[in-house]
Amino acid sequence: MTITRRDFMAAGALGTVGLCVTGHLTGQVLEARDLPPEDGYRLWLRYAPPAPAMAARYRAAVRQVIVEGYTPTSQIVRTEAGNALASMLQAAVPTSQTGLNAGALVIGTPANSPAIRSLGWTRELDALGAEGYIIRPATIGGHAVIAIASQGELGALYGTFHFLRLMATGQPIGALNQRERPKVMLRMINHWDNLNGTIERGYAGASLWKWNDLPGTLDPRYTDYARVMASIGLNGAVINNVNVNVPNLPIFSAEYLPKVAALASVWRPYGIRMYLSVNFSSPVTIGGMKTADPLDPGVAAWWRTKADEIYALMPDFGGFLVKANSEGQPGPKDYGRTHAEGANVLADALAPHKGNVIWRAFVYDDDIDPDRAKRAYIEFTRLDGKFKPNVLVQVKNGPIDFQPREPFHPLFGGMKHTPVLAEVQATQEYMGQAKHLVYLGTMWEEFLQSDTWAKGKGSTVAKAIEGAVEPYSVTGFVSVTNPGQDRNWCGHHFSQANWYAAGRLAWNPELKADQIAEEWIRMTFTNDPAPVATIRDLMMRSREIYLNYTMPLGLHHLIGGNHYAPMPQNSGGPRRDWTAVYYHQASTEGIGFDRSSKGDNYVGQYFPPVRDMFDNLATCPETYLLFFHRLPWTYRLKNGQTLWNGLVSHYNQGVRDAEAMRATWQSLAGAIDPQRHKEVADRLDIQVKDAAAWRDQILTYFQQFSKMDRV
Ligand code: GCW
Repeated sequence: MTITRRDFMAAGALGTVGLCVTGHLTGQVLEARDLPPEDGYRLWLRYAPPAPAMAARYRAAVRQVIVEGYTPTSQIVRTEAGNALASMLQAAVPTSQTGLNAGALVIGTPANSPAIRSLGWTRELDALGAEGYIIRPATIGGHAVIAIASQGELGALYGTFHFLRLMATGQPIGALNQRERPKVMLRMINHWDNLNGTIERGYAGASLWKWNDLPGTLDPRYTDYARVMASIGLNGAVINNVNVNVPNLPIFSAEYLPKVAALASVWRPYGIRMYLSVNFSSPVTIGGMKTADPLDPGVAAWWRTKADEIYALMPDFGGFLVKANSEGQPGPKDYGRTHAEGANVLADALAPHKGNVIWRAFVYDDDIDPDRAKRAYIEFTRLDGKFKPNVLVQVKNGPIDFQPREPFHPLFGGMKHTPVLAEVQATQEYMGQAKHLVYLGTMWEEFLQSDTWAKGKGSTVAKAIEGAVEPYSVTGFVSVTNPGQDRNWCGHHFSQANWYAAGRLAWNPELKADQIAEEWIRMTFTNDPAPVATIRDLMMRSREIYLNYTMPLGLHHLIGGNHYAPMPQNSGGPRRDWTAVYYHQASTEGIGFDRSSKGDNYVGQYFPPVRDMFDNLATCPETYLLFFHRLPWTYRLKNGQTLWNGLVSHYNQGVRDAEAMRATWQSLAGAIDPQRHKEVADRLDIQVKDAAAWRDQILTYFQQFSKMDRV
């Protein structure tokens, strides 16, 4: 059988590419305009054939796949490797459990594979743990092979995806010596999915979880999802919205838990653990009790019984995520108890099953402090040391709420005894949603490489969440991602990159945004060096471009309730701290929020060198200027411009760059398959229009205070 390049590209669901082919395309250079349409469903797992010369080298190096294990995970490894190789090499690669020959790719663990055991690597593998792996040339039974070895089956799966990524990105595989282990234990995504199929802040269609059909009918997309997650090393997901409002309560019921368990059983062999968001007053709302007071013994017993019920269905259940006393959600403070007392009652219920409580620090009760940015730190540092060992506190990257730019949250480095995990947001709630091309790898690198100075220089946020600043017993990195039923999962093809980057950074928070972008481009679009470089440059600049036309110089929260369009005036929301005026404080005197030591001293929540750096106008990076300082319109920026003129320049630059981004993308027509090229181009049209609208609306609004011309 021969297949054409068109067949390859048009192949259906993830994982069905493993066709048996001859070398039909060998040596053939495709005209770019012949590229067949792709719809983005396969994300970065397209396994497109590499350039012919590289394909020939790969074909010589990998002539067989041997996976001796027989569990579902080993079966997945075998299928993944076999299908991916057939697709990339354009030739069937024999894939089996036995019959090892020279040129084999041998994948397994010392426990499930005599061939791997014979390598004598057990001690080295033990040091890398059950999720770590080695990829290295080796000799087995006198045959030269490439071995992917791990102490655990999931490590073998991760190693397989790593190896396939190297091939899919056109890397040499001849002399590999890869030793990897994840730097973070809980590598998760949070879904904000409601039971009625909608997704809060989801921009890619309806929820992936088909509750009416579960548990009996399992959508094949659940498997594709698990595969995508595992491919970037993610190992957990919270499937439901942290806002567990009344219509979402049934997820905790005897009717829904078996549905959840059915999903968990699909994910299990891929190493994805199931977690649930829970409503703190569940003992009342579902249990029919009179109170959810965490210190009430009946309440504690109710949580224990519920945990036992869940673990009977899912022995590897991960635990609970809780948004308590925040934005209308119930919590322990309703009963005069602390967040620690609330978290601990759940922790006690989960502890016998080795489950965790992930307690969100996204709280901002206004009786704590007039400045929303200060509130969570005040509440949570008071409680440091009071949480049970299986409680983690989940902290958003910045102190407000996923703004395009915020300084890192001072709780990173600020909690000595309580594990803090980071929450970032891949769903672009405040970043153009699924309409604007904004790559967030750069934003997360900036966040992760921020130095907290908690234990002197080098105590970066990344090190803190890795447990390398304080020795946390459990570590985590979470992204709110919200894929949906849109064919391409994420709405915007480039939003896929944010899911990808979140997974890669969860595995290793030290990775660089440009490396991640390049991997993603090569797997998602093309390995041709020129377009790769062009797209990488576009992605690397995209967040700064977005900042320029929306919220430059440390401005934040200039949006209305849809968190998309500009809304610099009060939007009339129910809370003062949901309105833009509260944050920018523009008046004829100037603009900005004075969080310096002369203002409300938010800066005091940082360790001294960081505090002083932000506090002092001479050292405060201008990217954060108006987040920390309130300044007259005539204030001179470092380049000599007045603050007003500087603002105008940033907005103009942003609009020009958005236009340039569109032109650059247009120049890639022919290098990118037509459907995806057009879909991105259409969105860039929207982005360019929006950029101008942002500039005009914000500057017109501020001009009434600055009373200066727009130059
Ligand atoms: O950013 C805000 C969102 C809410 C969200 C909340 C949170 C799930 O606008 O939609 O609620 O944050 O993180 O809890």
